[in-house]
Order: sequence, then C-alpha cells, then structure tokens
Amino acid sequence: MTSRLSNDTVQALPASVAVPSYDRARIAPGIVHLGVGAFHRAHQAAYVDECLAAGETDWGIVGVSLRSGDTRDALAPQDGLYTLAVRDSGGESLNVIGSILSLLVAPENPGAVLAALTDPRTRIVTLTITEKAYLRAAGGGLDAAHPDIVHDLANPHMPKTAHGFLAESLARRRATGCQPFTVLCCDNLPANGATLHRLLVEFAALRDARLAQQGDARVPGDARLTGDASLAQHIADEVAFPSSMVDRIVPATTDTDRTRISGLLGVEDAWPVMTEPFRQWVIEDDFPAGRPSWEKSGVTMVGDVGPFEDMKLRLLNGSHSAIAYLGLLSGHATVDRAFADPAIRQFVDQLWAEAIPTLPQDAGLDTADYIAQLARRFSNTALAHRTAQIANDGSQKLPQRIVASAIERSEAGAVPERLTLVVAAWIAACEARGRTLPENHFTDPLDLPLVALFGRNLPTEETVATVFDLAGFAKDHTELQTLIGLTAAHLERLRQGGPAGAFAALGI
Ligand code: CS2
Repeated sequence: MTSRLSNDTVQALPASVAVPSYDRARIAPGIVHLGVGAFHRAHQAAYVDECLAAGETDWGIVGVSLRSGDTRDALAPQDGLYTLAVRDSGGESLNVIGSILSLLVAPENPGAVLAALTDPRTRIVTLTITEKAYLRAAGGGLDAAHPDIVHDLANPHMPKTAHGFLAESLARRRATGCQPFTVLCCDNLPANGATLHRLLVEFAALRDARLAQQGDARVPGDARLTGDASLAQHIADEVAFPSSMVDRIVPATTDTDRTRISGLLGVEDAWPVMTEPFRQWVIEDDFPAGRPSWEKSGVTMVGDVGPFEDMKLRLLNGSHSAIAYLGLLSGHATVDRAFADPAIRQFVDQLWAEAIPTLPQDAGLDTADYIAQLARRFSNTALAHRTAQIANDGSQKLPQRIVASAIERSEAGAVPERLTLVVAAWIAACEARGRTLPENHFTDPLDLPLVALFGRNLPTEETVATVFDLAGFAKDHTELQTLIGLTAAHLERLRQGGPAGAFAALGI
C-alpha cells in the first residue's frame, strides 16, 4: 500500500468511513493543544471536529508535542488527518478527524510554538501532558529544583516545559496588548485548572524575581510596562483556568491496529487511535476570550466541576489502577481479563463501596449508575487495554485516585483496607519488575530511588514508610502512620501469598 491518508485521498475512502464534512481549508486555528497524544485525539479533538462540522470555523487546533516528534512524523504527511476507531463487542466505527490543522514539536522549534501561542487568533490553550509533567514537588507545590524548571527560568525565551511556554507567551501577549488565552487543563488531576493556575503563578513569581535580579523587572520586549504588576500578578488576576473532567478510555495503538485500519481504509494511516463508545467532558464555563459551543456536542458546561472530577478520579481511575496492579500480579495483561477474574471483580466492588462515602453527598451524583456503567466499560473485550499501560507513573496517579480517599475514610474513623491494598499492590508490582514481570514493563518517575530502596531489603514497614515519603503520600498528615501500617500489612501478604493471600484477609 503506497498511498497515504491525506486531504487528497480522504474523499475516496469507503462510504462506511465518516470523513470531515467541512472544508478544512476554511478553518482558522483558535486552540493550541499541548500534548497531542492519543487521548487528546480521541477526546478533545473529536469534540472540536463536531464543532467545526457545525460551522464554527474559528476553532481549529494547532497540536504541540512537548517531547518527541513521533506524532508529527506520523500525521504531518497526512495533513493532520487520522482515523478514530470506536470499538466495542458490537463492532467498530471509523471516523476520520480533521480538527488538527498543524503539528509542532517544541524541542525542535520552540519559537514556532511561541508564535502559535501568541497568535491573537489563539483563544484557548488546552493541555493533556500527563500528571508527571506538571512538575509538582512531593508537597504539591512547584518542583522549583526540577532541571527543566531551572532551565526555563534561565532561558525564558527558549522554554521546554508547559509552564515556560505558557508564562512566556502570556508575557508576550500582555506586552502587545493581546487578550490572554484561556488555559483549559484536561489532565486527571484534582481541581486541574486551579492546580495549574497555582503552579503557573508560582513559576511566574520565580521568573519575575529572576528578571528583577537581572535589573529588568519588565517583561522582555514590553515597552508599556514599567514594573507595575508582575507577570505572576497578571496570571493570578487576568487569566482564566477553568477546571475540567475528561473521560474516554484510549488504549495505546498497536502495529496490528495500524495494519488493520489501513486495510479497511484502503490507504495507509500511520497512527490511528482506538477508543470506546463512551465519552464525557465536563467543563467549568469560564472563557473570557470565547469558546466553541461545546454544549451542542454533548459537553456539560457547569459552574463547579469538583464533584464530577472526584467521582471520576476516585471511582474510575482509582479502580483502573487497582485492576492494573492486581491484574499484573495475577498474570492478566488486559483490563477486561483482569476484571473478569472473580476475585478481582469482587475486590473492585468492595473498593468502590469504600470510596463512595468520600464523594459529596449533596451534588446529585448517581454513583450506583456510574459504577454499573464502569463495569460495562471495563468489560469491553474489543479494547484490549493493557494493564501495563495504566500501571505507568503510579507515584503521580495514586495520590488523587486512592490516597486522598484513604485519608478521608481514615479521618472519618473507618479502616480503608481496600484503598491501602491498592497502594501495596502498586509497591508489589514495582518490586516484581525484573522478577515475575519484565524489567521495564511499566515505568515511574521514582524508579531510581524505588529500585535502590528495594535493593536494601528493609523491614516491610520501613520500606512502605520510605515509599510514602518519596511519593509524598499523606505527607505531614495525621493519618500517615495508620495508612503506612495498613499498607505494610497488605504488602507482607502480597509478598507471601500474592493477590489471593491479600484477598483472603478481606474474606474474598
Ligand atoms: C487510565 C486513564 O492510564 C490510566 O491511568 O486510568 O488513562 C483512563 O483510561 C482515562 O482517564 C479514562 O478517561
């Protein structure tokens, strides 16, 4: 197969494939997206595609990769087009998405990314950069000692991090009198907009201090500012950071998917994206510079996303991590297989029951319906969502998925046995790499200190206490010791008897 999916070939695809119904040449960029991975392409880009089809032509997406050029290399020869394959046991539908107009690779050309961010047509910047890219220290504040932050403070015009790009472009927009864009965080962090806002103000304050030290309190290039409000103050007061809850399960694309989809299209698609039928996006409605009419495409616009976010992080993502680690320890490679294991299924039901009381009781959440739907989604055999994929970056994910609920249950006088078993399963799965699991089966930013720690063969409770300290779990919290004790008891049982041994202590 020689010919490639592109503007030229898209109209000749089989009639069963849905293609953009709008003239892509007439779409103007209005959104810059940082982190143009598979999740973005299955979620925000698909919603925006519908807005473009409905005639809102000002909201095309400029996709930015902050690290590698892989996505650009695959999609640029395809004019940014790719196939979204929506799959469940009932079948598959193929949709070519046209909302990504161009692709940039930040390390290759930071100037081009800054040009897109400062383009007055850019009114929204969305982000899916994964939890670890927010560069939070164990206590939750900005990790000011991180080498990339240090780099960006020293080289504000050539940034590497999302923080550096946002700060520099907001400074330049302010200097030219251009309204700030709205920053819409789409990562699985609690209060994600507010969290990014706080981190960016912290970053900008360090940047302001640095520039002041260099004898220039003004934003570089700004003729109109005379050291009045700092950039930090400007970001704190003038830039909107609505929070949002995003949801769609998106397994990593495999070579088999590539070959199969290209065969169905009759032209090569170098990077199609696989996903499930379900999708959800709940966004706080705070867009001073305007926004697409997302509500017409099924997005829920709200005043406070908190309750939706907590429900999603604690029930969906919490149980996803549980299924990943317990599944790996039980030899299950995919979520549907792990979830079909009766012991894991029973454990997940108990885990949900333990976490539900931490959710707001007065927000109208229908948790029974939500978990029934999760059970159906996790049983989707067509997705083959790998447990190892979800297992990545546990130290960054567990705080909001598991540890927060465990702290709250413990404070309320309950014993969070299931929640702490998930933390123990994470530690056990990390220890199992290079033994019963392949060496780099999944990775974590804390791998270096974790591997060193496991090599010391400390008593279990000491190991767990050190892991909590490294990851900042329940840092400085009154419940810390209780949670360490519970986790250590589970870890001991996991080491002795595997998941079955740990489940037995819970009557499973
Ligand atoms: C998963 C999420 O990989 C993971 O950690 O839990 O990516 C999950 O599939 C999405 O949040 C679903 O919306």
